[in-house]
Amino acid sequence: MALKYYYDLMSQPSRAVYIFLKVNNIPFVPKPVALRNGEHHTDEYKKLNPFSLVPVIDDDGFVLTESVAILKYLALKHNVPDHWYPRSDLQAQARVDEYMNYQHLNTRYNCGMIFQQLVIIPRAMRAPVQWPMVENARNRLETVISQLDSYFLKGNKPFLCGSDISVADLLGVCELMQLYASCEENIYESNAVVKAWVDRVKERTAPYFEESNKIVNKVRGVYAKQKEAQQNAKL
Ligand SMILES: N[C@@H](CCC(=O)N[C@@H](CS)C(=O)NCC(=O)O)C(=O)O
Repeated sequence: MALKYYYDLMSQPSRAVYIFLKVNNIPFVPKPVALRNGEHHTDEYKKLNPFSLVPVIDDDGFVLTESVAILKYLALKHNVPDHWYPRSDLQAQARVDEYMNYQHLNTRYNCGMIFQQLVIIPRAMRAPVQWPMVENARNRLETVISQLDSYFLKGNKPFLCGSDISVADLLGVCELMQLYASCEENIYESNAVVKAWVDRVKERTAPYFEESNKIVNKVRGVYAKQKEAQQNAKL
């Protein structure tokens, strides 16, 4: 039976897994779950993931949640080129794990906070933006971006964990795209090393990166207009 993939492309880990599947030509049955319509809260979906989160895979009855676990499982099962998640070199594998552990409370937490506060909460909950939370996340992201540059990409490394792309790069860049959706891309574009890395990952995963980011571009367009209208109303 084919692999079933449950995802919403507005979700950053969902996009990372989606790009990985597409780039590696792994066949799957797409099972979109529209978070905006609450499809992740149905009893049927909760049987797959009791935490009501995307992404999830169902590989012939083996149900797995958590993007990091999913990416590792798929890379090993499908024997994809070693650079995605190294098998032969234990230290190279540990480097990929290192970023995947780092990202949760750093790249992901802070990019997600900005997107939630600026784009989601005002629209979906009609609640005001908590600006101190945005400011804190912006400040923490300054540190994250400088750590990506000075630690992970140190010494002109083209990718986070070595000379070729890995699943860590997918997770990292997909998180930064939440800033793009929030019109906050200057946070990462102002660092030339990080910007060049983002562009490199996009190029290396073409055309699937852009394909999976269509919804991100659309959300950004809507948010940018709304922001402009608010600024004009203040004048
Ligand atoms: N650690 C999980 C995080 C999954 C997660 O937070 N998914 C979000 C979208 S990015 C979600 O499904 N949110 C739905 C909700 O919070 O209601 C992973 O990496 O897969």
